[in-house]
Amino acid sequence: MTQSKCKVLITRRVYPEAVELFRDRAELDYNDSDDRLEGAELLRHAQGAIGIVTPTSQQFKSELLSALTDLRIIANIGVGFDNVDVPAASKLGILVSNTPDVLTETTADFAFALLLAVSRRIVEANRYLLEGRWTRGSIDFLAGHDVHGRTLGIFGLGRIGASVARRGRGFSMKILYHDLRRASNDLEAELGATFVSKEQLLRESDVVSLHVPLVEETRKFIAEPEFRLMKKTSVLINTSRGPVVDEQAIAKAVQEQWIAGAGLDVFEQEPRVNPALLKLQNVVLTPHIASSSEDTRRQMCLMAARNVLAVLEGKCPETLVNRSVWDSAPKSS
Ligand code: 8YV
Repeated sequence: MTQSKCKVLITRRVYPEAVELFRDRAELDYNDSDDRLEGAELLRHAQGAIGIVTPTSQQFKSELLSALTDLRIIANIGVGFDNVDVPAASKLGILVSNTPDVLTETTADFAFALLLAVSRRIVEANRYLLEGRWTRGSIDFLAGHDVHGRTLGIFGLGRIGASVARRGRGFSMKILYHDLRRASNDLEAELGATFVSKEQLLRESDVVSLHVPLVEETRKFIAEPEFRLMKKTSVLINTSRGPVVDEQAIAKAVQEQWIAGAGLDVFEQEPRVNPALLKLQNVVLTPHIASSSEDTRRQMCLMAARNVLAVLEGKCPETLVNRSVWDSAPKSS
């Protein structure tokens, strides 16, 4: 057990069960608010902390990490970890953890909800009705595109991508995917998924759904040249990270009808949304909530808290993204 109480910082309001886990086990500095800690304020709170529990909207750049000489672990509440300079953290011996698995199905549900909403123009139709514009119908009244029987192209067949593919199968969709590495034969067979090139996926898919992490190679992975390859009737769904898509290019592609629409939960500079996107009818925009079901967000908070507690107790956290730091660290017996 913990010999003396170590300082832990929770940078934003989390589910109370996660805070409770630290009771009597840490000296807690809890920012029980929805406002992000910025610059000097973040540094002041993080100073002396052994562990930090944080949503992925909080940035940890190398300069800040270098100043936090007591820090042993940053426990992200989220599967993504592009908010932390992981190479810098690793060099400094700081562990970084994330919350995979617990959010997979919830995020896949949401990606599919966007897929359905955009393809069948549900949000647009809702707006139409609420604005009192429904006075009569017509043969092609708010006609969208079918989902069943269409081709779903998935970039990144990891946990979330595969779960979206399963939902696609349930809707009798044909599944194409592209990834850095080909999936196992078993997974391909289970999903009925065909590995194709990036170009083929873009050319042949009716829905393109993004499930890649944000790394240098995936920045603006979908930009004007990619939109030009897509079908005019196709839709783009992004629940991964905003900078994976060139936001200006989506606005142009939708506006000029290179594609039929887009469903976007993530943006280049959150919480700012490119004003060009706000003017479009056939886009559905949501404020980064794909993993936001009560149960899942609670599980994510608990998992991040458990990862910090593990370090306080000298144990290996469940879900490290830089495991080599743990393996090479001297262990106290
Ligand atoms: C969350 C996410 O919105 O898991 C991720 O990487 O982006 C989302 O699930 C976010 O991490 C909440 O902190």
